[in-house]
Amino acid sequence: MFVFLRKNKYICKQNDITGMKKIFSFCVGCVMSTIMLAQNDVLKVNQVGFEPEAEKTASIEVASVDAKPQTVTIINPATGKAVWKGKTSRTAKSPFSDKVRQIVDFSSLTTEGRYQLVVGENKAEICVSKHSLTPLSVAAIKAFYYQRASMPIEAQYAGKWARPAAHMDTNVQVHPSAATAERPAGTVISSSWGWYDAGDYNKYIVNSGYTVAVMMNVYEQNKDYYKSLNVNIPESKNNAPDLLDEIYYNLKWMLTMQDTDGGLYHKLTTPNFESFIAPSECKQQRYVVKKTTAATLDFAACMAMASRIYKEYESEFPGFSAQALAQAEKAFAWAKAHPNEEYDQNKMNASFDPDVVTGAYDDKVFDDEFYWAATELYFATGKNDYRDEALSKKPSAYSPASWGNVAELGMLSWMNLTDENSISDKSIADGYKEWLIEYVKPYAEAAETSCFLSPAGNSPKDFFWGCNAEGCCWRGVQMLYAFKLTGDANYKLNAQRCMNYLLGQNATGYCYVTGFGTKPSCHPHHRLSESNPNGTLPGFLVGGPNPGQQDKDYVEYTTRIPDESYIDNSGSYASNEIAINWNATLVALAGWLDALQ
Ligand code: 9MR
Repeated sequence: MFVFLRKNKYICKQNDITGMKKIFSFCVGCVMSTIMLAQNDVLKVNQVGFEPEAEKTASIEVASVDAKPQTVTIINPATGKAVWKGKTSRTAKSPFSDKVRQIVDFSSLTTEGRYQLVVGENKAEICVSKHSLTPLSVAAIKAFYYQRASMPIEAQYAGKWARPAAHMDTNVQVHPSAATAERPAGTVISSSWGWYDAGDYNKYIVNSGYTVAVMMNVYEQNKDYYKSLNVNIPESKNNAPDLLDEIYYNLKWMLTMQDTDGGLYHKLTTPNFESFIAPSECKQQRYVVKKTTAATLDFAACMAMASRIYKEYESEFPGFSAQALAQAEKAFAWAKAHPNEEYDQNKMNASFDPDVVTGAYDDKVFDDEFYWAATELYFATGKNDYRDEALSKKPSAYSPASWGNVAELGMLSWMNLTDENSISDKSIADGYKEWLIEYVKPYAEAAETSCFLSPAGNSPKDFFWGCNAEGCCWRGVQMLYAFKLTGDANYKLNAQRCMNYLLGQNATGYCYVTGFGTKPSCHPHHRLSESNPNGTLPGFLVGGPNPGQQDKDYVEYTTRIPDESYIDNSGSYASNEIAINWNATLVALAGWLDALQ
C-alpha cells in the first residue's frame, strides 16, 4: 500500500548519537544540557517537564509483584546533592504482559530545575519548570508550518529545516471520477496552499476538516492564551493569533476544493504515493478526485465554524468570513441532494483511470457528518432548518471524535454555543454534558490503578492506528472539557496524566513527540523528515503502538504486546507516521494545559 524505499538508519538524527542519548530538553527555564546519560528503559517518566505545583510521578520496572518498594533519589546534577528522597508507593501489573511496575510520587519536589531521578543503577533526566509545556505547544503548531505546500519554508521561521517551494498545485487535473459537463476530465484547476496530510504529500478534505475543527475548537476555549502565543511564522506580525493564521493557510486551500455545483473533491492526490523524496523532486501529476458526501459535509461544518471565528479578524482576512459561510451553505445543499456519495477507491479504480492508491479516508456512515454540519450551520446562521436537520441526526451515545466520526465535534458546539435562554436547546446541551462526564469518568478512575497512572493505555482497545492522538491525546482534551464543565480538578489532573504518558511515562519509554525529551521518536514515517539533510522535523506526534501491525511486511516488530507494538522506524506507517489530525490533538492538549498554568 505505502511505498517505502529507505532503510532505517538507526541513528537519532537530532542528536547524532548511537546507543547513548544526549540530554536534549526543551524545558523552559532549564539550560540545555549536554550531559550524556545512558538510555534507560527501567524508569518511565515525562521527559519534557513538570509544572512546580503539578503531580509528579515515575513508573519503575521491577522483577515481580513481590519486589520490595524501591528507593528513589532525585539529584541536582550541578551540586551532586540529593534534593528529594523517597520510596515507591504502589505496584501495578501490566494488563498485557508479565511486566510489573512500581510508582513513585515525588510531587513534593516543587523547586524549579533540572534533576536526575536515580533508582539503583538507573537514571532519568527530569525537569521542573513553570510553563514547561509552552515550547511543546508552540512546536506542535509550528509543525503545521513545516507541512505547508505551495510556498518556500524559510530559514527565518524554519531554521535548518528550510526548503524551497514545491507542490504549487496550479496545474491540478480533474480526475475522470470527478468530471462534469462544466469541468470535463483533464480540466486544469488551481488548488494551491494547504498542508501535506501526513508522511505523504497529498491533501485530503475529510482529514483537513477534522484537523482545522479541532484546532478552532481549542482556540475558542483559550482565546487569550492564543492571542499571546508567538509561533514565528510569516504571518506572526499581523493582529490575528498565529494559530488562526496557520489554520487559515489550510482553509484557503479547502475553499479551492469546492466544485462549481457545491460538492467537494474528496482529495487532491497523485495516483501513487511518492517515494521518500523531497517535495521539490516530486513530478507526478496531481488530481482532484470524486466528490463525496463526507468531504462536502466536513467542509460545510468547518467553514461554518470558520465564518464565526474569523469574523473577529475581518481586517486580517477580508471577506473570508462571509465567503466561508456562503460556500458552507452551498456545500450543505449539495450533500442534501447527494446524501450517499461514498468514497470507495476500488470501485472508483474499476471505472476510471488512472488508478489512485493513496489514503482513502473512506467513511461510509454520514449521519454524524450531517449532524455536525447542520449543527455548525445552525449556530452560524440561526436558521431553524439546520436545527431540525441536526436534531434528526442526533447521536445516540457519546464517542470520541476522529476523522471518521465527527458527532462529538457537533456535541461540543452544542455545549459551547447554546444560548442559555433557549430552554429546549439548553436541555439538549445539558444532556451532552452529562454524556461527556459519564464517558470520561471510568477512564479517570482507571488511572488510579494503572502502571503509568494514565487514563489511557489500560485496555487493548486503546491501541490502534493513530492511538497516541485519537486515543490518549484526545482523551486528555475530553478531560479538560470535563474539568471546564464540572470544575473538578481531578479531570485536569487526568488530562496532564495523558500528556505524561505521551511524553515518556509509557511502556516503550519513548517521548512520542519528535525533537522533545531524552528518548524521542527519531525516525517517523515522514517524507519531509527523511528527505531533509538536516533530519527529523520537531514537534510531531507519532501514531503510536498499534498491534494491528498493518505494515508488518515492511518492518519487523519485536512484540505484539499492545502497548509495546511500536517501532521507531521510518518504514512503520502503522505505528510511526505523523499526521495533521494527530498533531491537531497535540496542539489542543498542550495548548489548553499550558493555558491553564
Ligand atoms: O489515520 C488513518 C487511520 O485511521 C486509518 O486506519 C489508516 C488506514 O486507512 O489511514 C490513516 O490515514 C493515513 C491516510 O490514509 C494517508 N495519509 C497518512 C495517514 C496516516 O497514516
